[in-house]
Amino acid sequence: MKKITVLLTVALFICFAANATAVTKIKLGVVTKPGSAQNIAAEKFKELIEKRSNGGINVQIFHSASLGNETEILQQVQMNSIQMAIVTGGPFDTFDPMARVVNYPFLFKDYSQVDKVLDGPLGGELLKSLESSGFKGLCFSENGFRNLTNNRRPVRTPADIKGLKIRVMASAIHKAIWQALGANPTPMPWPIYTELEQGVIDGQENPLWVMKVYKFYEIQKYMTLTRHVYSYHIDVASLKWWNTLDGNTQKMIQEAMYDAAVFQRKDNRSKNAARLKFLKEKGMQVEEHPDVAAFRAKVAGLQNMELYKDPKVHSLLLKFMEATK
Ligand code: EAX
Repeated sequence: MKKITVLLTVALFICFAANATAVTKIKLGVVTKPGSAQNIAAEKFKELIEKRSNGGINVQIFHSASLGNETEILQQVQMNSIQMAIVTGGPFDTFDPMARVVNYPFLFKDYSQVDKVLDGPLGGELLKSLESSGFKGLCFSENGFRNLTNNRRPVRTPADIKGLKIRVMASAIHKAIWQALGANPTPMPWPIYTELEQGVIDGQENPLWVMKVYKFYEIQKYMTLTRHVYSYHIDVASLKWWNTLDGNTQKMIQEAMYDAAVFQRKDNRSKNAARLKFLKEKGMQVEEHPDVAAFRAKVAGLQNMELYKDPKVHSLLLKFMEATK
C-alpha cells in the first residue's frame, strides 16, 4: 500500500512537472513605457497569444528600458536571453543594414502605401534577411511619421535647421539625414527627456505620440510637421529560440504578432489628430506646412552614399523606391 502511494505521488509529480514545462514562456522587451506605441503592440500580442494558446504560452513584458536600450535589447534577443522584442527600426540598422531601407527619407507617401509594401513581398524580403544576424523577423508595427521639435526657433526651411543640435537614434541613416539637412546630429539612445531639459541637445525628432506620452511639450517649444521618415518597429523573435519551437506554435505566434501589429497601427493612426490638438493646447508652436520640397532636395543624394553601397542593400532600396513612386 505504501509503495503504491509513493508510486502515485511520483506519477503525479511527473505529470505536474510535464505540465509546467509545457508552458512556453516568452520574455518580450521594449524600451518605452506603458502607453507607448511599442507597449500597445506588446500588450495586444500578450492578450492574443495567451488566449489563443489557452494559457500554453505566457508572455512577460519588460518595458521602460528595464532591459537596457534598444541596442542592448536586440543583443539579448540574439543570445536568446529574451525571446522577443518590439524595437524601433532605427537602431536595427547597425545589426542589419537592410533595415535602413525603410528609414529612407520621404520614401512613403501615406499609410496605405506603407501597409501595402511592408506587409507585401518587399517587407517579407527584409524580414527574411534579418535571419543572418540571428533574428526571426515576424512583422512590423509602427512608431509613425517622424516630426522635428526644438527649443531654439521655428523651423520651416532647411536654413532654419542650420547648426541645431538634434538628437538622433543610433542609426547611420538618421545621422546622415540630419547632417544633410545642416543640423548637428547627436546619436543617443532612448530616453532623452533629461538631455532636452538640460539643453544638452536643442531638439529631437519623433512621431506625435512621443511628444505627448513623454511630455516633450513641457520642454520643447517648436514643432515642425516634417514627416521626414516613416518610423517602423521590427517585431522580432530570437532565431535560436524560434528554431526550437514546433510549427504550430510558430504559426500561432506569427499570427498573433501580426494581428497585434495591425491593431496597433490602426490605433496609432486614429489618435494623431487629437495629439496635434493637445500639443497645440499645451503651447507648442507648430509649423504644419514646412517647405518639404526643399527638405527633399537636401537629402536626395543619400541613396548614393556609402551606407547604401552594399549591393543587397542598394538593390532593396531601389525596389522600395519603385514600389513607393
Ligand atoms: O519610440 O529612440 C527613438 O527616438 C524612438 O523613436 C523611441 O524609442 C520612441
